[in-house]
Order: sequence, then structure tokens, then C-alpha cells
Amino acid sequence: MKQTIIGNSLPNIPWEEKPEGYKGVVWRSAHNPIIPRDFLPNSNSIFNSAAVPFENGFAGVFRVDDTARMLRLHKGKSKDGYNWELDEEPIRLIGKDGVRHKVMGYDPRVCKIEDTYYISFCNCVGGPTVALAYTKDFEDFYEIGNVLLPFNRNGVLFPRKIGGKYAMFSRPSDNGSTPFGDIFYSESPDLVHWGEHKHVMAPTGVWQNLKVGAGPVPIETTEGWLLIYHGVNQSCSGFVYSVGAAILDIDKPWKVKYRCEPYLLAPKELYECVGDVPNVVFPCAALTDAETGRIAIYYGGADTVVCLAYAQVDELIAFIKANAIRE
Ligand code: BMA
Repeated sequence: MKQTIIGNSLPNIPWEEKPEGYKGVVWRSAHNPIIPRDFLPNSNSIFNSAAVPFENGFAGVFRVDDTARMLRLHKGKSKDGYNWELDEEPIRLIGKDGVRHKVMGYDPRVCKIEDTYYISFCNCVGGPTVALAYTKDFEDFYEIGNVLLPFNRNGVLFPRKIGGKYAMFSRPSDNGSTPFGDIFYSESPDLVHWGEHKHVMAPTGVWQNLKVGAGPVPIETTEGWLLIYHGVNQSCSGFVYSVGAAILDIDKPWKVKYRCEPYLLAPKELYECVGDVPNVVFPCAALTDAETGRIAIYYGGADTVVCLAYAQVDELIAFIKANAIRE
């Protein structure tokens, strides 16, 4: 059976056909990196960023490490998903006191639930943890707060409620580079209070034997939730971040139906192997077109630049199922 995306038709998402002779099911944009590190006057690097459809084009929240090496979030707008205009000033979140606060935050994901865009990011508050904020217009951003205790990273919301509750993945970690980490599922009645934590996935195999963390907002498909995630292993010269995928039960997303044994994308291109942190591909967003099954994945290369890769949902799901880990 042909598997499809459940969602909106978005024919204007970035798209490039798979290069002739390319063997994988996820292929890179020929225009990578689409955002260079020095795109802004004071950017040291721009990477691990998130884009969503907005008005007639796209909007996003970008991780910008500045030349003081402060970790900032910047908003961006684009007509075509390739060519971005980023604000030179970092986002200031409007706190509960009504004051606009600068944030030390990184690795944003943006998730539209009903008419609101929620930003989940790693907040530096006496240790990294998962914070939420929201915007309706990509002008004013409001703080929701630190919704989990440190140490935690990779908070990723689901685009709709599950069993009447908001749902989120996270990855409990430590205060440093974290040589461990499993993905957990949590639920909430109001996006502020989170509980009912359930284990989803542990590290396994070789390329993902150290830690795993959710990537883009899960994609709803006829086969279940398609989760694109990062997996890490330790090589002789440090951590290697690759991209993998799994299909999760639609009503109980903590249940893994199929988990792909091979990676889908691993650092191979120069812009993925050389940068501030070498050998990193780190996916944070995916744009989808339900009509054609096209998926455009935004990922960070070597903690330095923003890149794009593509997949076709039917081919990707068939590949995950054919190459699923058998327990
Ligand atoms: C993780 C996060 C990511 C980064 C990765 C590789 O812990 O900090 O932002 O891409 O490490 O350095």
C-alpha cells in the first residue's frame, strides 16, 4: 500500500529531484549549505534551525551563535524556503512580567498547533533544559517557561493533541556533551505541566549506540508517526551525529513500530565533516507536502551551517519497514 502524509498540501516547499544514480532515500540539496556561517554581521555560525509554512511562504527560528559565542535565537522569513532573511537582532521573549528578555537558547523546533506556533528550545538555566515559547505572527514571541527540569535537551512537540493531551519528546541528559541518552514521551493538559513520562527509544546498534534525540516535529502518516531523529556514536576523534528514522504508533507514539537499522544521512560532505564541531548532521525541521509526499528536512552541518535534504514519504516508509531492526 502506498503510504501518504496526513496534512496540508504545500506545493511550494523546497524540492529537488533525487540525483541520478544516488542510492539513498534521503538526498542533499545541491545548494548546501543554504545559509553560510557568516550570513549575519555578528554570526559565528548558524545551524540546527527550524522552518514552518507561514502566510504565503515560510518563517523560522534559527540558532545563531554570535561572535561572542552567545547562543541566540533569531527569527527569519523566506518566500521559497531557500533564501532567508534573518533578523540581525536576536528574539527577545516577552516574559510573564511583560518585559522582553534576551535568551541563551539553542536547537529550536517550531510546531504549529491550531493557530499558534510553539517554539521548543534548549534553555541555559543552571544547566540545559527544555523551554517553550509561542508566537502567532513571528513578531512577538511569548515565554511559556522551562517546562522540564535540567538536564534535558531535544524537546519536540507533536503537532496535535494525542488522547486529549499535548505531547512532547525529550532527552534527559547531563550538563556537558552527554555520553548517553534515550528519547522519552511526556504529556500535558496545558503545555506547562508535563507528566506521564514514558520511554520510547534507547541507543542501539553502532551509529546510534551512545544517544538518540528527536529531530523535527513528528510527521503524521498513514503508517503512523514518522520520527526523524539524530543518533550518536563515539569515533576515535569524537562524537559522530547521524540521522535515522522510526515509525511510531499513531495513538500511542511511545510504541515503536519500525526502527530503521541503517542511518539515512551521515556526515560525508565537507560542510558536515568540517566546522566548529566536526561530523555532525543534526535535523531540526521538516516541511511536507501531503499531495506529493515530499519532505524537505532542515539540518545543521558541523554546528556551523544550515542545510537541506529531501525524502519522498512512500519511499522512506518502505525503506524503514524493509530495514527495520528485528529484536
Ligand atoms: C548537542 C547539541 C547540538 C549540537 C551537537 C553536536 O549536544 O549541543 O546543538 O549540534 O551537540 O555538537
